[in-house]
Amino acid sequence: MLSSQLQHSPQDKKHAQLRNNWLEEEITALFGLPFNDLIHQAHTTHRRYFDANEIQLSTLLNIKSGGCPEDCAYCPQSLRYSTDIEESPLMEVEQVINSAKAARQNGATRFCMGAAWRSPKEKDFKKVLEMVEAVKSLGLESCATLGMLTQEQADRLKASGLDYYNHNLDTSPEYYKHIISTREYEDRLNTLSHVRKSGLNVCCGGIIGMGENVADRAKLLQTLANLEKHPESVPINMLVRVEGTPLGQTDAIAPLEVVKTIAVARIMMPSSYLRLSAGRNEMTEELQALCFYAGANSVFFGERLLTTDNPQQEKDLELFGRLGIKLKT
Ligand code: SAM
Ligand code: DTB
Ligand code: SF4
Repeated sequence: MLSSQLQHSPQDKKHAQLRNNWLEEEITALFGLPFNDLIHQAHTTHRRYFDANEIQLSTLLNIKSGGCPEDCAYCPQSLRYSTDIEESPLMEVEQVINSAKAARQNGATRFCMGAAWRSPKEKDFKKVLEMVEAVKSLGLESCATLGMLTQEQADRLKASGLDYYNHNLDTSPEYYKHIISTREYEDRLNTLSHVRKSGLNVCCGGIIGMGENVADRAKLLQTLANLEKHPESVPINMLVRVEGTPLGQTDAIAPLEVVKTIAVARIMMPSSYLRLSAGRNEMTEELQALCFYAGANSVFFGERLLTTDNPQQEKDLELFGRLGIKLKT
């Protein structure tokens, strides 16, 4: 046996294959493959890194709803748009604990707390740290999405026991200006860099179906995969078109484009959890099954996302049962 073979375990070998130098033309070529070739490659890649019949469940809780000063064109929680979301104060720690207990009871392994903030203020932030500690003590993985973070805030979240921080790039650098004007793409990258440096796991993805083209989807995935380290978790949200938001009347994305985006993401970031995130309530079970085949291996589980509906838990469990998919413990 060669000495180089002796030094590397199969796991090392797999990870040595992770790339962060993807070229746009390579990604465009993946999107241009015949559908069967693309999902075959994605599924084969998926099996090299994961049990193809296992799914990870995260449950979301909106700990601070509405009244957000940002102008994200997709978001019902922005105070700039007239949706029926009322502003609510930051939840009490006790209430968060009760929701987290229920999530654990129902089979979720991760509990994700979302707040409609541009960035957290000190008084609220302290309370969130308490929530993180409480969730952790229940034996759940914890995740938070609170907007932009300084390095100090990221470090304090890590010290309080947080496992993941979710902060999405949302779309390509080029399309971004059509979606948000109140913060720059660069601001998002800076927050991601603070999160990475703090030692937290990174949960970062985007939204498809906002009127972007395939090149924008390719560039979003390129930006994600070419980060110094791939995000451990990549949520792919399909736009939930909420009346009253600027994107409320956008044409629905073609279902097979969702599958193709998942497949390309799986090929580019083979060891990351890929979450089929917002939009499942409008997807058929067949479309979801194809997404799982193409490499999606995580979902949000629970009847609500932040402000919009998600499939009923019993329906999800029934679907996983029929597909022979077991829950990650
Ligand atoms: N306010 C924080 C922020 O924006 O960073 C955290 C919460 S925010 C609601 C989290 C993410 O939810 C957004 O970045 C976006 O990707 C996703 N999201 C919000 N509204 C959505 C919608 N209508 N459809 C799909 N995804 C949505
Ligand atoms: C993510 O990527 N998707 C979740 C979570 N991270 C915070 C949010 C989806 C929100 C969908 C619209 C709503 O329910 O308000
Ligand atoms: Fe605010 Fe987040 Fe909604 Fe943007 S996505 S408006 S930052 S809650």
